[in-house]
Amino acid sequence: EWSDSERNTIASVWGKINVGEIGPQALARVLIVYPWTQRYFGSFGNLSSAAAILGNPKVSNHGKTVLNALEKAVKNLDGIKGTYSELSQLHCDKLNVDPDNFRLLADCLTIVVATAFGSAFSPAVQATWQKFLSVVVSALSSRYF
Ligand code: ZNH
Repeated sequence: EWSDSERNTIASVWGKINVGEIGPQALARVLIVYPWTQRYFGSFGNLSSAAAILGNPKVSNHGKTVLNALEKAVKNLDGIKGTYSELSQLHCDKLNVDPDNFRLLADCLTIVVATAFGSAFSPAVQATWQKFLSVVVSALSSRYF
């Protein structure tokens, strides 16, 4: 289901992503733009303002964790559902994360990547990147029922 050109595009976008910067920014953006998502991060300390969220080391660390988990999908495009089977179950059963939030994170990640890449993030690149993220989102939602 992935063409060679899509595989190349996803690998190339991933190769230019700095996990330590993009991950924290994407998670912080979710927490700022969709403040109800803060409810899942009660143990993360001060999330009382955009500045507090952007400067919160637990948010940064978790943003990196999430992007490192995304790398598994990049490295195994043909097995994304299997890759996230356990993680989907964890978010459903233990973390009780509403799966709608996966889409919100994907959208914030796209915005952060677009901002970082500028004109290199062409509409065609965006289309392939969002296709990739929608497969990730559906895999993370797969164990919810
Ligand atoms: Zn999540 C956790 C991934 C989204 C919430 N996560 C987690 C982890 C991982 C992840 C890897 C770790 C696990 C363990 O430890 O085992 N996520 C992920 C991904 C995604 C996500 C890949 C997408 C793309 N999450 C998400 C969202 C939310 C969440 C959207 C909400 C809003 N998570 C979460 C939580 C947790 C997690 C809460 C736990 C944290 C702590 O630390 O506690």
